[in-house]
Amino acid sequence: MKIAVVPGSFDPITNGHLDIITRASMIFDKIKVVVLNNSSKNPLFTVEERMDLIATSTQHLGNVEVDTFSGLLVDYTKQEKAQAIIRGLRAVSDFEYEMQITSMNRKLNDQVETLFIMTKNEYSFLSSSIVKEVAKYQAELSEFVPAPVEAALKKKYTKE
Ligand code: COD
Repeated sequence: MKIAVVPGSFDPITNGHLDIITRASMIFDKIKVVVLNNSSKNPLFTVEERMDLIATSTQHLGNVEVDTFSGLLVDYTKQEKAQAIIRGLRAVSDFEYEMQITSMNRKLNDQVETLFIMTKNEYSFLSSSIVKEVAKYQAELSEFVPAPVEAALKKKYTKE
């Protein structure tokens, strides 16, 4: 069975993430979407909230599971016996960061291959950060995030 891990902060999942997960799910037998800690980010949603939003947004895909892990990504891929790590690429600006983490992951475990899926043009500007920025001002978000995420963002920002 070919297993791929789609790792990320997913704070929150956007239509850009969902597109990458959907396309990966058509190539691999099983996809594990894993919420990990990115030490340079300060998340808005808890890990449980992020996992719930991913699970609801991917429930129509039969071979996607959602998980979290508190260690290194490469240790998670070993634990899950995954053959690949899938990352999304938007602009050239993503390349340097992705190159760094891919090289480090390869040093830590050369048994797992990192594969990149290019974003669709309509999602090339989309990031969780930009969605959160726009959500603060109660803007329409349906083009950018799945419906449950839009509702969750509205709730977060009307509470504060
Ligand atoms: N279109 C296509 N792809 C997209 C889009 C879009 N609009 N938006 C985001 N993506 C892609 C990103 O390029 C990325 O590949 C993926 O979706 C997830 O994005 P984020 O921003 O949610 O997740 P990141 O980049 O913060 O994830 C970083 C990790 C959490 C994976 C990383 O920090 C990690 O592996 N942490 C665990 C500790 C570890 O192992 N560290 C060593 C490696 S540095």
